[in-house]
Amino acid sequence: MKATAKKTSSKSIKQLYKEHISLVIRKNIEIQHSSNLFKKYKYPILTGAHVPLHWRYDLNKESNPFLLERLGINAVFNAGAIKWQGKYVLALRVEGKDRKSFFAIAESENGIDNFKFWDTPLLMPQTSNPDVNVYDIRLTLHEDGYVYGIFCTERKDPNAEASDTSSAIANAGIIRSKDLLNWERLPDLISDSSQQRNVTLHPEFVSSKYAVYTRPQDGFIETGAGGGIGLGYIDDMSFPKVENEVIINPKEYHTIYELKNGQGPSPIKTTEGWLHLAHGVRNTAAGLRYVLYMFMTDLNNIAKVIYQPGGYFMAPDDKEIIGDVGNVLFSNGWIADDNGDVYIYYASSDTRMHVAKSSIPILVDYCKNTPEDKLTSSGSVAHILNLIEKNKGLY
Ligand code: M1P
Repeated sequence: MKATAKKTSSKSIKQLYKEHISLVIRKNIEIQHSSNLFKKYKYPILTGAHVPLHWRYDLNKESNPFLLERLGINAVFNAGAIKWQGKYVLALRVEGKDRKSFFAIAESENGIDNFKFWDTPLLMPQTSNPDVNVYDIRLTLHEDGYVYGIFCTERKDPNAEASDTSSAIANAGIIRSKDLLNWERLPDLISDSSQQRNVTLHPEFVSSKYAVYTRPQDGFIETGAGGGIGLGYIDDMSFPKVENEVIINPKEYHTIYELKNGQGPSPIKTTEGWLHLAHGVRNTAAGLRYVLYMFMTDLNNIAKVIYQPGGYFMAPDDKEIIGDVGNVLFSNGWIADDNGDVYIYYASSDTRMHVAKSSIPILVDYCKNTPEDKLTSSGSVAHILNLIEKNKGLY
């Protein structure tokens, strides 16, 4: 049969735009979480369907008579975040149907809805060893005046067997900017580990050096002998060699981070210490489970963990459990406002972006006063018995 554009039930450009606009401007609805640690919101803040239509469709009737989507988007997730010129700005991991990820920036006036993409995705400047895939950028305004973007850059493992078409070498790529529009690419991180993911910058100098949170690991998926959130120091970001890297928050047997963990965004400074958000991973019969947890480090010694609540802070709820990679919550971006509100940008199941809202007083109270993991069942029961005792006469 002859292909013809005359009779088709395709949606018109007008219909596509109408649906797209109503999705982008949809108001979000706050849902107080029963833990009282944060509020979640009814709708994801960004999904593949939010990506501008003209990035996906050829809108020319001559070259696209059936109005077919030419460059489909598979998912929008794992965003870095920064407050910039009064706006809540996210640098999103956008994954095309072709499995490649790239970064695109979107902004919102209130941080919880109405996120709009900037005109074009970010065209990543390259080093002499081009990236194959890039993802999970952390944005940090450093006291040196630059906004740094540290992301994962992946290239095929040159030592992988010919039959192995998935193993990669992951390292931290680094860009910096003063306007979020023009980005300078710096050399990739130089460290003693063969693989690095989940790298982010401490926002202040420490003894005149840059401090970076790392996650050294032996293999692409398995952390091996390494594992844990590391901290190291760099003299000069134009030659980013990590020195004196130590693990400050190790993975641990029979915890929510027993398989691996990773620093989320850069920590937030409070009067009582640095607040950290991280992800912990455990293995289950149904596959890996990623949850978010928190800890605090000392203001005068950022290598020292001063509080670490037991268990997770946030886990996938309801629809969040389902997606491309199920049972995953991941966060690499948060924004603390001057009034103490904290916007936690998290992705569910490697598919879509959400926001949760909390505050510095709540997060600090949570870290200071939630009992730590005693690492045994009887230790957990002892915590509950203490609480029951404390609550006598109150229930
Ligand atoms: O699929 C879950 C996450 O897996 C990786 O995280 P990690 O390095 O801690 O294992 C990353 O690929 C991340 O993007 C992804 O969300």
